[in-house]
Amino acid sequence: MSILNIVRRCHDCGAILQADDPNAEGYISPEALSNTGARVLFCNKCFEESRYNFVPRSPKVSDDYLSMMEDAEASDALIVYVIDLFSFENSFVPAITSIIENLNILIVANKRDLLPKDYDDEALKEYVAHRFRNARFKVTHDDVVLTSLTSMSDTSAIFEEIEKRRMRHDVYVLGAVGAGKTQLISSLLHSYSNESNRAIISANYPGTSLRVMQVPLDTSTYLYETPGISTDNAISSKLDLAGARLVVPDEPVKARNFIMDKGDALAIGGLVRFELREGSKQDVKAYFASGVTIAKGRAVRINETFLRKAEAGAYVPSSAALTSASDFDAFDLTVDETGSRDIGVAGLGWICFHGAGQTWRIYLPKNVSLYHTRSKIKDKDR
Ligand SMILES: Nc1nc2c(ncn2[C@@H]2O[C@H](COP(=O)(O)OP(=O)(O)O)[C@@H](O)[C@H]2O)c(=O)[nH]1
Ligand SMILES: [Mg+2]
Repeated sequence: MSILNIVRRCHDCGAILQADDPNAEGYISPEALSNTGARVLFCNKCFEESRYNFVPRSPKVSDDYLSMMEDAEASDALIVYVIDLFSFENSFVPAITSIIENLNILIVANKRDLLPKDYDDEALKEYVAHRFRNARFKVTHDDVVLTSLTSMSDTSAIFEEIEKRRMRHDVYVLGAVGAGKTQLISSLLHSYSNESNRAIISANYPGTSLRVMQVPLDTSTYLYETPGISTDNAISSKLDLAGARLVVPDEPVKARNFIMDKGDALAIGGLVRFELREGSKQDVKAYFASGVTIAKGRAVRINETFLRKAEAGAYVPSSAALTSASDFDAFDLTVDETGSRDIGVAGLGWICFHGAGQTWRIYLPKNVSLYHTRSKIKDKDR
């Protein structure tokens, strides 16, 4: 009797997988090939070219940046870490953290206006502190201040806090590109009086080629506005200017509610798909800017038509950089935790659901990072 076997192919390049010849196309180790439980396999070449996106991929930082952080560490400086509350999962870079983890840190959690007004501020501070602790910082919710720097909110309390905490040491203002560092400093300059004989300058940080704004705080110390940590692992790196504007909310982000069953999927613009592979019928809240279309359907249908619809403009925004299935990574994420959980994509937004052992398959553009945490905005009934 004849036997029909499935031919397994590399999920990325499509080569037929084989475990015989390491120099030929589609080579994969015999152990990996015989792992019949793995739904998605990559040939060694694709795997090693790191086109496969390990979570979370951290942004690159230069040696100059690290040497500036070593100065901060050596001078026992105060770190003012500015984050964008809507999306800050890509603000952490282990190479930076390991240098400054023992310094005094004030977290300025900016863009409070983009989250629902009625959401509890104390819970939000605790969430932020929790995320910083996960990234190895020793902070509590008392180290977090919430603010909206574009509104007329009073920032004098932030500067009093900086003054109190810095103990006459230097201050380094850190954060991802677009977090609000420049807004913070321009707001500081409103009430600033220069008590030194040195001017505010934008110059190379000593010993580096990093352009840094340097504000004298007294006769011997400075506040430095450091260059933004790269967001090359955020969704904006795949978008043109118009698309990048669409993914940033301009009003408090509202949950869009869906009921998802096994086999359903959500397409987030023409950028990301969340597919419920395993799990029972459940409520899912999607937090994305209102200009981003969210389409729900059966996964098979969505996957078949995704790129075509994105190209035809039915899914907004879409990206000219995403033209074939191989421009996406696929992850299977099985949720072991209970309680309210988020799975999010750097710079785009997140879905929120109740953790119950379900498995999500997430397709997202290569080199964009993905996160899974407890919920930023908890449901009242969860
Ligand atoms: N909605 C909102 N947008 C903000 C807030 N603060 C800054 N922004 C916007 O975020 C963008 C980046 O701010 P900027 O200070 O230049 O960030 P930097 O790259 O960290 O210096 C600008 O378009 C600001 O208008 C805020 O509190 N709320
Ligand atoms: Mg700036």
